[in-house]
Amino acid sequence: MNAQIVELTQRDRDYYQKNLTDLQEAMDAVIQKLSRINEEYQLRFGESLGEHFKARIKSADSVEEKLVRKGFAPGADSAMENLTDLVGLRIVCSFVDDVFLIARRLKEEAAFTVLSDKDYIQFPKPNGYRSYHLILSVTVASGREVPVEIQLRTIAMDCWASLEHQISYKKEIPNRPMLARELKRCADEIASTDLSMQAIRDMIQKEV
Ligand code: 0O2
Repeated sequence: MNAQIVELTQRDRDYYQKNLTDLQEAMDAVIQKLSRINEEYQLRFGESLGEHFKARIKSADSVEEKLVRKGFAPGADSAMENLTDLVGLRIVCSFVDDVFLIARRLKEEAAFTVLSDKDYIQFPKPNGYRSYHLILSVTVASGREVPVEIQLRTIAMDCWASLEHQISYKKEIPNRPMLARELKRCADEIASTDLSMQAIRDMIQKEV
């Protein structure tokens, strides 16, 4: 599985200061677990379970924007206390069953506590958004419990979410309701294609 770990800027390091070690430790623990899950699967089935993942610690600017938006005090200590997505992983899979398998394996890990478990694949958001969201709590060496937000989805769902994210942040959009309807239609078509791809894969696996 290809990995992308986003580098922090010096400004982000200065912002988090002593908290950074805890955040990095929590991120590493989840990445290690994910690698083990993938290796085990590869040994058994000869193929990778996930397509790629991206891990990041939220940038100082995004954190401050979110703290203001949610009515919390500014600063890294407030963020550590109030936000659960300072550490984030997005895991992208080729097939929808792989999303559920990785989610299940992460939830089974004794070292992690599940703080939140949202299945927007079986229960999509009204705009068509589909993804599996988990927030796991990881106890790090300092004794602190650090939440890690994990988003799991297929490649097709990931394409849709990127486009939808770009559009929803644009202020000047002509005919927004029509675009929202079109996006929803695309999301439903993508979900149907994902199911067909899964069925084809199941048939191929049965043959071998
Ligand atoms: P960003 O900039 O990506 O961090 P929260 O807002 O996290 O306190 P919420 O909304 O209950 O709580 O969490 P949810 O629904 O699990 O969503 C968390 C993240 O999922 C969002 O983070 C987005 O990254 C992503 N997400 C959720 N809904 C959508 C959607 O409709 N479209 C797209 N493209 N992404 C979505 P943030 O903090 O909103 O933004």
